[in-house]
Parts: sequence; C-alpha cells; structure tokens
Amino acid sequence: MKVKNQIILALDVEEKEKAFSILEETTQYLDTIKIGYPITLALGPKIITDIKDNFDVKIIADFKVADIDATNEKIVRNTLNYGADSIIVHGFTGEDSVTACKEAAENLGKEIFLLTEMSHPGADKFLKPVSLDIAQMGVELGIKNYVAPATKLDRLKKIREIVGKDAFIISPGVGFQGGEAKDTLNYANAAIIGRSIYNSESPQESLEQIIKSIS
Ligand code: NUP
Repeated sequence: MKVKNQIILALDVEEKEKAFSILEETTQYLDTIKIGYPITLALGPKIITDIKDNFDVKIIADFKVADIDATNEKIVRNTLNYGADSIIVHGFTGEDSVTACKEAAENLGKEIFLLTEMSHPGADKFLKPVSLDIAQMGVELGIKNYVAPATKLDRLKKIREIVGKDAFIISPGVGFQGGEAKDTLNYANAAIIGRSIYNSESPQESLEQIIKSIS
C-alpha cells in the first residue's frame, strides 16, 4: 500500500456539501481518505459510492467492526461493495471474528486494517493491556495493515516492532488529539488527520502546512 504525502484525511463531517468542498480543496495532495460512522450515518452508505464516483481517492471505512464472525462477514462485504477499498476492524473480538473480516475482504480483492491500541486516554484501561497481543494475533493471521496511536509513541513503536517493517501502519491522533505528524511517521506509514484539516478555515492551507512540517 502507498499513501500520497503520508496523510490520510479523516472526513468526519456530516454534510455532503462540506465533504465535497473539503475534498475539492485537498485531493490535489491526498489520495486516501477515511470515512466513518459520522458521515455514513448522516448521509447514508451511498456517500461512499458518491465520493468514489467524484474523486480519485481510496476510501478506508472506519467501522471498527467488532461482532461475531457471521455478522462481521456481512458488515465487511456490504461496506466494501459500496466501494470502500478497505475497512478497519477491532481485534479484541478474537481470531474467528477477525478472520471472517479478512476473508470477506480478500474475496473481493480488498483489505482490512486491524485496530490494535486506540489513541484516546480511555483506551489505557481496557485496551492497552491487550493491544500488543492483538498486534501479535494480527501477525499470526497474516494481516498486513494496522491502526496504532499517534498519541502514544512508545506504544506505536512497540506495535511496529511486533508487526515488522513490512507491515503498513496508519496512525490517528495527530493534531487535535496532541500527536505530531513528523514523530508519528518515524514509526507509522501514514498519519490520519481529521479536525485539524476539516475544521480549519482553510483545509487546503492546513494540509499544506502539515505536509511542509513532515518534509
Ligand atoms: O484509536 C483511534 N483513534 C482515532 O482517533 C482509532 C481511530 N479510528 N480514530 C479515528 O481517527 C477517529 O474516529 C477519527 O475519525 C480520526 C481522528 O480524527 P481527529 O482527532 O484528527 O479529528
């Protein structure tokens, strides 16, 4: 996988007009965006198809899939059939749930990202004690793509050590949550950035500044 300028825009806006105007301003610098529940629930899942029809971007669907295997298979297949290129799934549900996601994606020639540790402070209580085991499980299942936090560089570093140099790590938490793009990219392949770009008065200028700060 490759991400242009090592930045993934988290497009957590709820209006189509705003989403499209941000994409118009930023897609000269970006080829990968992440959409999640906010835009999908506000506008319906056809927004995925709509974005793909109008912009030359890869879409990562951040649905943090976390159900039993049979249900996970349905969630992943339907999401990817709307046109998403990959989907983020939780690892704490265990091997059978994650394998169902991986196989559903592979059947469509697409990929999953395994979420290991999360970026927010609350994740320290329940997820941190198991997140390295989740990363290890991902390696054993042959998963190539991971999500790990930009706000906890010591953890991001450990997760990189576990998944190896050839794995692809994308990392949320840069900007609003306190992480720094440049530091994050010492361990991650791409930084996921939302509010610092889409809430800015000029999403394009904010993105340009971030790109300058990492080059
Ligand atoms: O651990 C995670 N932290 C996180 O912020 C896993 C995520 N998927 N995210 C998502 O990344 C979050 O839901 C949002 O879409 C994005 C970060 O956005 P922002 O903090 O840059 O606005």
